[in-house]
Amino acid sequence: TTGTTVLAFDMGASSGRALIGRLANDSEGKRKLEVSEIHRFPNHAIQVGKHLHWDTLRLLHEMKKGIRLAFQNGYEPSTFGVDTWGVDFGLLDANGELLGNPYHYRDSHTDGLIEEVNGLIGQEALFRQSGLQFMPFNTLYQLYAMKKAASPKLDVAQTLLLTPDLLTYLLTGVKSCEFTMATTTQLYDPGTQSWNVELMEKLGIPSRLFLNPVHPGTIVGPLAPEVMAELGVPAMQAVAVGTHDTESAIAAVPAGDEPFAFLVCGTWSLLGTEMSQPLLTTETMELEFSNEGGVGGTYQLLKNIMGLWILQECKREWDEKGNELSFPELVRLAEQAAPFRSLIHPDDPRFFAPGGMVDKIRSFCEETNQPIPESEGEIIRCILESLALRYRQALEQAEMLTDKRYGGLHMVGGGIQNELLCRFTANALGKPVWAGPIEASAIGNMLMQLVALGECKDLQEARRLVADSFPISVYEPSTDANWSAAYEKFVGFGRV
Ligand code: ADP
Ligand code: LRH
Repeated sequence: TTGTTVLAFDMGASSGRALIGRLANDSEGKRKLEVSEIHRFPNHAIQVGKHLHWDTLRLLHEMKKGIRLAFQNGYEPSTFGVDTWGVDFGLLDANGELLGNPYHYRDSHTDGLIEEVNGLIGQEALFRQSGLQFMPFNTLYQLYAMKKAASPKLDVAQTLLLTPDLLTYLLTGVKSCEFTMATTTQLYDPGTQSWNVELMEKLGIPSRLFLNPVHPGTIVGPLAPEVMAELGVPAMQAVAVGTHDTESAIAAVPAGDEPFAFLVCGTWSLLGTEMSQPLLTTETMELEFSNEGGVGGTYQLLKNIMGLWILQECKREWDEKGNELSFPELVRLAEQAAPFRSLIHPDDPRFFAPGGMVDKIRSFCEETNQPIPESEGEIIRCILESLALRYRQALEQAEMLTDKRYGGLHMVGGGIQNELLCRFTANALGKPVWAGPIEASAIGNMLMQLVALGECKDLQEARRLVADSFPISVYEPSTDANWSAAYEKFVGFGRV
């Protein structure tokens, strides 16, 4: 029905936003999704004593503001959905109150735990039961770290809510667990399609914490009466969308029915391809790919790449020194810097933790006998060229794993505003890049609300709506041979 209005909250690691989506007919009578942003706010990691945390209550405050603004602007959304970054969670006590501040996935309490857990469970066994790349921040390691620290919160907790489910609960009072987020925990077994209770027991993680997952498109419940009263707004139903932002973003890739490759480009870069089944082979494990549950019964075979985080951290460092440069200014400086001077491997573990990013880049270059980048432009150029080469490496690996060749790469997310990165990526791949939409996670979030409301039949129809509603920028590759030479050098860094 045209006029149908939905509200999406998309919480990224660097910023959160509230967007309104409205179905409308254009002048030719074609149905389109119109999107307007009504609120955007920064999201910060906060160090408290020894630990790094999220400011969950601030996020709740900003979401309430988003709801108020939506109605003040004359919109009347019937539903809302929340998507966030993966893996993180809050714990509730028996009265349903939040126990402490949720940890940030970059907290160092999980350092060294991949090896320790592999020693207990076996790497292959764990991979076959979870399908996930071994990332230090997976929920499994976070809970195991709390267990090792004898955290009293773990003893008292009755329920674990993953971040989007937690934020939805704080607005509705309804506890739920959505499937796409559940598959980021490493505690969900895609083979048996259930929580891996045996694994939890082996690691001393209480299995009572976990609710049965529901699939995207499920109605969770209405805004809590006290929230409606506080904000002065009518009832709105929460929908469990693809609550993992990456999965919502992939749902909004305007691809047709053919197999395609995608790159969700934000704080992280997630590169991969859509599958109907998880690919739980040794080769997948060795090439360090994940199988993440997606919307519409899909599995996404993808690699987590450190992404624009590295650039964000350099920017933060310069900002804090009073040398404030916007993203477009940084991109311009990079464009002016000399090409192919020095490269890093973005997934070198040193780049994961916050702080000292400029020095980390310089020391990587020094250790690998390359010229040390000095200026802002040289540093950003080094990051962007290195990311583009990493994308080529990951795309080739995805092609190897699936035994398919992809004709180009769909790029979505905030990072595609960096046109230099899109251009570099097309050049590094020697294939076209199709960029758009920018707000893919929020749009994918809206699509599953439209599915829940019966406005879209399925993922295919929803994707056609995206293709009909948002423009795409095409970047054709150049024939610059320097990219091939740079790739040889990059592969020499030796990481998969
Ligand atoms: P997340 O959802 O993970 O917080 P986004 O998808 O919002 O991230 O993408 C944020 C990234 O997009 C920033 O790190 C920055 O590199 C890039 N970006 C945002 N705006 C611009 C811009 N105007 N020009 C170039 N790059 C931009
Ligand atoms: C991207 C993302 C990614 C996760 C990471 C924690 O926002 O959700 O898919 O691995 O955050």
